[in-house]
Amino acid sequence: MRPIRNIVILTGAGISAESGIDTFRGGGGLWERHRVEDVATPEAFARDPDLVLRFYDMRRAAIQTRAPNPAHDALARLDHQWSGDLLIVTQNVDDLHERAGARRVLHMHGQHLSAWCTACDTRSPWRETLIDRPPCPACGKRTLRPDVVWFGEMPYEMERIYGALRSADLFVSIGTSGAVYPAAGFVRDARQLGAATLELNLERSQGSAWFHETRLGPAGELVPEWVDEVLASQ
Ligand code: BV8
Repeated sequence: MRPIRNIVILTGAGISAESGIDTFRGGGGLWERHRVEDVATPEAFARDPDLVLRFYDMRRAAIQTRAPNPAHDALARLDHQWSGDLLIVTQNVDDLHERAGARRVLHMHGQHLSAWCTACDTRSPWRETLIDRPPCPACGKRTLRPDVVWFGEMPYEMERIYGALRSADLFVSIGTSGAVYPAAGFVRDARQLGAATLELNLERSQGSAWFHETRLGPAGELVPEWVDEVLASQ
């Protein structure tokens, strides 16, 4: 095993579960109250924009009442104390990594607290609702949508992610079911590129077979333990 200098961490809904934010596929998970096709695709938005805008308005408001948990805090501590390269690639659209103090964060599926104008392509910080079709801060047109990557849309900053995977010595996946691509394929890319791979998850995921090591348990416990371990090895 080569020494660890560059780390890529992939996080999913499971890291925010202990902060009270619904996961997608767990018991009572978010999607169960909505069919994905009805709320998280461009076709759904074209077909029933009010349904989609209300779905995201509700979640945008909900995350503002939640707080980071010890797993987010531990990753922020690692970000501040790790002398090598580090990138937290999150599938999550909440801002809990940032609120815990992490800086090297990449939201590959967009963010709740951002609105994207389909007329002028400007992305603006956004905390309110979109259901009343407010004007775009940049162009004034009433053409804002959630700045979230829906199914069938290209995730953000894929080149930057693959660049980080190419130089990674360690790839860690935290709180994701491994159900959605291309994120679910990163472990294979990392492993083929020579990185050590570690999974921290409540239960085995669809990708568990691809990891050198899987630790099962809540992120709030496993992540601080792992961060202590990896900082001690620095
Ligand atoms: C794209 C934003 C291409 C929206 C999301 C057939 C085969 C392969 C691929 C496809 C296919 N058909 C279609 C595709 C592509 C599709 C896809 O992968 N579909 C799947 C369903 C098969 N992917 C896409 O469309 C992506 N785009 O491929 O573009 C392209 C190419 C060229 C040009 C244009 C396009 C875009 C996907 C992004 C969709 N947007 N989110 C929103 O948030 O509303 S996806 C959404 O679900 C999340 O962002 C996340 O990425 C994804 C998976 O969710 P998880 O984060 O893993 O959460 P989940 O609930 O599933 O799991 C939680 C885990 O945590 C569980 O394992 C649980 O055990 C664990 N857990 C729970 N509690 C805890 C815990 N762990 C630790 N501690 C705890 N306390």
